[in-house]
Amino acid sequence: MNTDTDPAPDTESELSAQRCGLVAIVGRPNVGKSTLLNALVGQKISITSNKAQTTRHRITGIRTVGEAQFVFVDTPGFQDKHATALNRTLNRTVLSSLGDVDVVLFVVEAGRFGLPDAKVLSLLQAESMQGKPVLLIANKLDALARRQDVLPWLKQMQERHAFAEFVPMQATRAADIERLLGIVQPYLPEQPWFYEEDALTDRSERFMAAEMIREKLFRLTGDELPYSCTVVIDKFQEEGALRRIAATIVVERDAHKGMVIGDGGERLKRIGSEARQELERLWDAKVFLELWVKVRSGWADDEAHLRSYGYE
Ligand SMILES: Nc1nc2c(ncn2[C@@H]2O[C@H](COP(=O)(O)OP(=O)(O)OP(=O)(O)O)[C@@H](O)[C@H]2O)c(=O)[nH]1
Ligand SMILES: [Mg+2]
Repeated sequence: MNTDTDPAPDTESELSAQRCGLVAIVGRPNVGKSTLLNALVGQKISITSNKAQTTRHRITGIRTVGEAQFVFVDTPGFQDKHATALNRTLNRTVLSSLGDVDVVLFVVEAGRFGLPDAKVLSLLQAESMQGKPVLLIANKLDALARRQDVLPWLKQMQERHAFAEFVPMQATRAADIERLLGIVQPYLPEQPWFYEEDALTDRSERFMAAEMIREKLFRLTGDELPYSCTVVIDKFQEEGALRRIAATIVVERDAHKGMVIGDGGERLKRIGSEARQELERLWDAKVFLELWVKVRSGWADDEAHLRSYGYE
């Protein structure tokens, strides 16, 4: 072969070959997985909060750049502290999300690696995961007091696992997100896209409505409450550019009901109005949202109830 000439051009079809792959985002609770997903997709698809265990479902977020289609899969923070039915279900969701992925983004906080992180890493080292590239995403770099500490820490991480890439970054920084997309792209297999070019998620509008309400519950109520709440959509009607939604917030105890409603209904009103604004932004449509609160004790520890509330 004559190596003096320009590199042999690939055929037309090879040059424009589509890439598409599933990219799982996993890690312990609260490391910033959903924040990362939203930034990668460029739209708020997955709810976030400063409380652990915000995400309770497998959320797909899609981003197409040039010939590459990234299908990101956000997962609940894997945790082992409380063995409730809800937690077992959440962990199952993480495990089943890993099966058919092409790449894994293992998210930790830069400079930190504790037992909960190690538990997640051990899942990634299972036999069934052999050969799948795992990228170490060292997130919240901005929160690290001494930036120079990250290098020795990365060296230690190198010894823990044969990570395919090491990416110290900040999920809330646009330049880091662009860089990460570039790093992940070569790991996507060459194959036709799974979704339309402008697709954002495979989740329904009904589902997104319940999630946005749950986010406001997480953000606007005290520490214990979010874990004992779930949201059920009772009515979802589309009338032209208008969505009429009625939803019930299900809580464990009477006292919780009071906390959700607040003085003179103030808090419930705020939850409703913030969720409504979020949905109007997402859909670019007008939304009427009606909220109710209902007590059903033990819902979080009842597998049958969990299924009826949409937990897989
Ligand atoms: N300083 C800083 N905070 C971040 C960064 N990324 C995420 N956060 C914050 O970390 C908190 C948790 O973010 P989430 O995205 O909800 O975390 P998660 O890993 O999805 O959490 P679970 O769904 O509960 O497992 C939120 O308060 C985010 O604003 C970052 O790069 N820097
Ligand atoms: Mg999350």
